[in-house]
Amino acid sequence: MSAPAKKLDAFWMPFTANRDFKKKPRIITSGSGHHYTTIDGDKIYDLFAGLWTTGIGHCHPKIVEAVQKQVAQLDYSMTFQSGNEKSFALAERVTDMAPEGFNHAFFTNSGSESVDTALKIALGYHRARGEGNRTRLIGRERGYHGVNFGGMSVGGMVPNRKVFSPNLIPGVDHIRATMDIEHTAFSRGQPEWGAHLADDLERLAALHDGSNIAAVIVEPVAGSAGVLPPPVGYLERLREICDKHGILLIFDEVITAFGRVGKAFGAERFDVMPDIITTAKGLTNGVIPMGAVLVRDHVYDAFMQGPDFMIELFHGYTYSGHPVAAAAGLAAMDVYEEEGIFEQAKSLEQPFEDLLHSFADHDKVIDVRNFGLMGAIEMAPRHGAPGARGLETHKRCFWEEKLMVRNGMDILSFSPFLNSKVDDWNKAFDSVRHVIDTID
Ligand code: PXG
Repeated sequence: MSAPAKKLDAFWMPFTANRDFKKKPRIITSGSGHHYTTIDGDKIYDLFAGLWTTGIGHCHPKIVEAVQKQVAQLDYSMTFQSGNEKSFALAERVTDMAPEGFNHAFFTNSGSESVDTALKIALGYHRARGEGNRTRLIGRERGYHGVNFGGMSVGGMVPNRKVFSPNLIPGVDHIRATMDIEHTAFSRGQPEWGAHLADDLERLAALHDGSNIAAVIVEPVAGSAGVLPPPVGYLERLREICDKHGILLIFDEVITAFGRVGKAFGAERFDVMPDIITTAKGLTNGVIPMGAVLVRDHVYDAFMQGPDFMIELFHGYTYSGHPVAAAAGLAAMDVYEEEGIFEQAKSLEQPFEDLLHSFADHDKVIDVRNFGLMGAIEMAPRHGAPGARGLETHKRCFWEEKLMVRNGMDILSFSPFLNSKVDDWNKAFDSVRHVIDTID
């Protein structure tokens, strides 16, 4: 087995079973279009588009060129009391693409930073308007909002919270997850059952008094938890309850923005307008780390008061609006538009749904879920070893079928390219079926 370095232990890998991985590492050395190449020279078809990141494919020549050019022209300049032209251009471009009224972008370096930034903006917004009592934050069970303290606290992924339980930020409640396998199993797209789950927010407003709640944050379609689409009418109901109580609605669109649900934003696809949208991943096609928090005018305007020389928000990152990341973002926006990527993604939804649901009759499969180009096949856990079947499927897909398939415990998640070829999918899903057929 070839290895990239002698001391694999030097890299403490994120969200990885380090000891298991390092016994037989799966190392990627290059990427092009819809494939990776491994250190052993195998070509791997990527059914996860990076990590929900790389919707238009790996090493798109337009983005590569833009990054190369930018890094040779301006590698870095600070955006604190100074500016670079690419960051302003990208802010304009992204807000033009966003739903009406989202005219301001705050740049970060990741989804986690976008989420914590959005929570801070929500708190600052209420305080600026003289409602500093609005401090409570509401998340949702099974929600994923990154790994920083704010996002982890509003998040609802139990293993991510467990070790840090006493240190989670105070004043946070959760509404229930939008899925109940008894009622929603094998729904195609949005389940018919579950709009009433939004009423949990009404109950929390009654418990705490709505006037104490700053914001509620949800993913329009929960991704990391294994693709949980919102029940029909659910997001609309959340919006209504927020309006009634003056609560800000934050959509965490780190996954759903930039085409994954067939439109530029999930907000547009569901026709439900939040007050704040968090993004990352597809903002640069995953090429350079970058995130953005988009806010509507009323949120931005609330901060723009007091003397002009005063800093309005004491928050920011050394790399907020990094010129090379912004250049990658601008090139990604060009490709999205010039190649009609979001329209392509939309037209691929039906074949994707059909392929996923062809697993519905499999005896090891207990649910199939999908929305846009987000899909999940949930396998029954092996007796006494939850997660083992999922990880083995991932490994066998990689080694034997030359496929990158993501597993979270026993749920296989699919985030195919927004410009995929259906023939490639037919072949890839045949291989996935073969593995599920033959796995213990
Ligand atoms: N919010 C959402 C909705 C996400 O999906 C983050 C925030 C955090 O982004 P960063 O850039 O800080 O990682 C994410 C990230 C998975 C998986 O297996 C998904 C994510 C991260 C790791 C694994 O689905 N999404």
